[in-house]
Amino acid sequence: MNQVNDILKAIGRAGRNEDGSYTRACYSPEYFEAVDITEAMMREYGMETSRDAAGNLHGVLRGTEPGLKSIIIGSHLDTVPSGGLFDGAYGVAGGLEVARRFKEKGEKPRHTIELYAFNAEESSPLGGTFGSRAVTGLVSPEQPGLAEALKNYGHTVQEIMDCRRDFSGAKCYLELHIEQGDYLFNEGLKIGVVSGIVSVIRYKVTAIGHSNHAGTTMMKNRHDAMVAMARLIAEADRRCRAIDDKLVLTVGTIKCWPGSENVIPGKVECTFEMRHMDKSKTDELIKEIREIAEGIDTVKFEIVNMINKGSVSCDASLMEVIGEAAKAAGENPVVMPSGAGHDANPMAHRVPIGMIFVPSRDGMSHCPEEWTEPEDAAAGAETLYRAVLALDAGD
Ligand code: HGY
Ligand code: MN
Ligand code: MN
Repeated sequence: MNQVNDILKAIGRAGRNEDGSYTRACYSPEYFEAVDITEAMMREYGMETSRDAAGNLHGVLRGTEPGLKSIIIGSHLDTVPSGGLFDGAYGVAGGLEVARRFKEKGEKPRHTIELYAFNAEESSPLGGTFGSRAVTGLVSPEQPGLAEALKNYGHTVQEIMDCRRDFSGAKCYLELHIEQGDYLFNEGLKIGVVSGIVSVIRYKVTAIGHSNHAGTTMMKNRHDAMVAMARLIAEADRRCRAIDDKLVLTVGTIKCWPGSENVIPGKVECTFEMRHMDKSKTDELIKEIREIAEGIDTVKFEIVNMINKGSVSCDASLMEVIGEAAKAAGENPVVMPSGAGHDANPMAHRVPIGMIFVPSRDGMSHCPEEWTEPEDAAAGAETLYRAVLALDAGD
């Protein structure tokens, strides 16, 4: 009997809010409470455990044939503010269920199985997919603002550089995750075999005008940074829709100075995030955004690239294994891309990756309404388990 829902509920004891949402910010006490709960289960299911300065938890279930490459499973334990129960933790629970099944059978896998519970996958001053970028050596010591951000968590850049590990002894990386979109739910499908993960490219955009008196400064004399930014956002949104219907642009944060009701904003700062599988589309969008900014002459715009995670493809043979595993579990799998970013993206730079999706009710995620039916969550975990068995039977 698949126990992934019970395991997930146990992890969900950490960071639960009154309204039923979850908040486990990276390096927070709630995050480490989830790490403690997960580590206890890793050990209960026979794994050796360790932690690193990036806040990751790593479990190892030793295989009987140490000469074989390891099968890595992973996802993240941090959440967005007021996020859902499933995003990240479900994939970690899926890995724990795999270890639990071996223990329940009294058997050991031939291949060593590793399980990562990553820290800081969600966007934060550390830049997102931080824990997985740390172990894969993809955190640049020159990343803007990194040293200051780490200081708040009591760590140094060098400690993060030292988290890098060698993956030459790893066979693959598998991640079980909720879709976070509405495709599977609307189509009544249960299992997605992920073909690739879109890019995540973020810019810090600053409009620099002049603060001035809100009553005595006539409209024709204003250098209003808020109005200029509003025009840029609206026109950038229009262009994004015109370029490609799979291209997405999100302006998710805004800061305004001096931030007083009776002062014309002299400076406004936003993040512009864009995603697509095809780099030429995001290149086209940022080119047009720069052109629009040039044409708004009441302020000066600064546009600085902060994060540049290119899209990645999943491994075709792993997709095959996952598809067969889903069918063996009685499901009807469908191949689909991921519009969300995942720890599998950095991992794809070091090992072949495979991802399994299950439906998100009404496509809702990153909110208290995030939900996946227990039988769908169990089907995803069963597919992961069967995929691991199939891989373990091979070389
Ligand atoms: O932003 C994302 O796509 C992921 O959920 N962190
Ligand atoms: Mn996630
Ligand atoms: Mn997320």
